[in-house]
Amino acid sequence: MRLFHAPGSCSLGIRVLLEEIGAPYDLTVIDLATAGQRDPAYLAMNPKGKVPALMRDDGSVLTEFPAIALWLAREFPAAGLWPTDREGEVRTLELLDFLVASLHMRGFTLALVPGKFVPDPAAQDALRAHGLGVVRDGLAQVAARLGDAPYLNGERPGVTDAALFYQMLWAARLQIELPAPLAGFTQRMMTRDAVRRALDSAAA
Ligand SMILES: N[C@@H](CCC(=O)N[C@@H](CS)C(=O)NCC(=O)O)C(=O)O
Repeated sequence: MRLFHAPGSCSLGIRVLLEEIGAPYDLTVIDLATAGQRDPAYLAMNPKGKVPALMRDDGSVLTEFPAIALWLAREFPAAGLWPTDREGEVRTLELLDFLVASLHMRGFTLALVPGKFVPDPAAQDALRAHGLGVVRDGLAQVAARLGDAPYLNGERPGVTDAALFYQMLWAARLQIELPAPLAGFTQRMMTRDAVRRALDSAAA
């Protein structure tokens, strides 16, 4: 497998999952600061021009965080990244969609990079404020969902925890004070060997 990964981006979550699984993989670093995602060679492989992308051993390429995460979970079931009972599955899908489609795309994206959407500084301020509101509301909901549990997935982290984790680093970048369950979650994740390996390089 080969992960196409941009430091500081959501592809960190897929890297965490790969490290939790422990299967060998190669890494290609895409530099978003120099628009590496728009490089013709990368676009030929992933026309969406986004990370993460995962090239599997048969050469086929998967995109979209939820699809990559689910494929990894199913391919490596021993890692326990995804529940096997129907209610657990549907609740995980519900939460994963909220984390990626709402909290990430409609919250953090607007709060962190409003300039991607509008050139006018006042409009950017309004978008940033809207994004921050979505983030704060979303974090409160995820914190309530986590409660006293160590991980969203239960006793060990799963796909939803990987999706939450990269956004905790974004919250730190925005200097957002985390609700207590999410602060504890972030500390817990930081102590995991897999997470340290995912972070312990220039390509974190
Ligand atoms: N829906 C996509 C979102 C991927 C995404 O937005 N990736 C960002 C980094 S976090 C990216 O590649 N941004 C570069 C760009 O938009 O040009 C997914 O779930 O994987």
